[in-house]
Amino acid sequence: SEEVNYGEELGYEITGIEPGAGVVAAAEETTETYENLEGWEVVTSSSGAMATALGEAIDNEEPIIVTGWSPHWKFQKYDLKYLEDPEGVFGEAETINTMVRQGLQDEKPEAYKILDQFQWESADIESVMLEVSNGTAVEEAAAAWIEENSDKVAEWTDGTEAVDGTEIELAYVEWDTELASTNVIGQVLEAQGFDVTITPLDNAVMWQAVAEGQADAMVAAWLPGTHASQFETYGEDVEDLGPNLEGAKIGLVVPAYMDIESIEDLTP
Ligand code: PBE
Repeated sequence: SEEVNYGEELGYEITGIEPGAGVVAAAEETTETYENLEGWEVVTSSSGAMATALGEAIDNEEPIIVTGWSPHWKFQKYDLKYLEDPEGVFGEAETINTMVRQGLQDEKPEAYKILDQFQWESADIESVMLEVSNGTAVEEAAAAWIEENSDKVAEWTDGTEAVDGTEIELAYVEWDTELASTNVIGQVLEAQGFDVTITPLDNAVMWQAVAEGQADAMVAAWLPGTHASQFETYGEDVEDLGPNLEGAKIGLVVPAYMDIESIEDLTP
């Protein structure tokens, strides 16, 4: 097949996101695992900066390789593809799990039950994310989704009683997925009478906050691969309430017009 030298065109750079993200760590690992990626670098920034760079590249039909994940609005807005990963560095399908602090069930049983029952699908979270990417405030997008999906929300609150101002602190990271999910479950808890604080943190700090009980919960644990190292460090000190979403994925993502299918085919 004819070779396109994307390496030279891209300055041997993969557009990353926050340094603490699991997808960045995995992308860095690809530069060690794949011999053809020797000399490539993952440039970290933020999820927002990555999305801007991706949009600009697509406007100009230029090549770009980003650290990507699903669910994400970018797949609804643009024609994109994951590069095949024959070495399996990015792992298989992921779930997004809910983690709560030890003791939450005894101390705040209604919150625990709602968090335990919180479960939705990619199409749900993507519709919130797409709204936000189109400029709607996340609080507004979350409220609209809740209003349109009262049946689903009723399942999350099923069997719980309203409370009167019990404080709940949710930790999260400002990734598009987590901004959407945390705002939605936060508003559902608020509607049940909780006094909800949502606190954006670095990934490892989010895990640590729940493990040490400074935060009550988070709905942002990507397992088994993406946050494997955080789970190894903090897993024993948190309570895993299982998936709130199935079918998540991480990897290297490129515009569909790029003439490449596999990480293996990137030029050294
Ligand atoms: N993400 C979104 C995170 C998990 C959620 C894929 C950017 C990460 O890589 O850690």
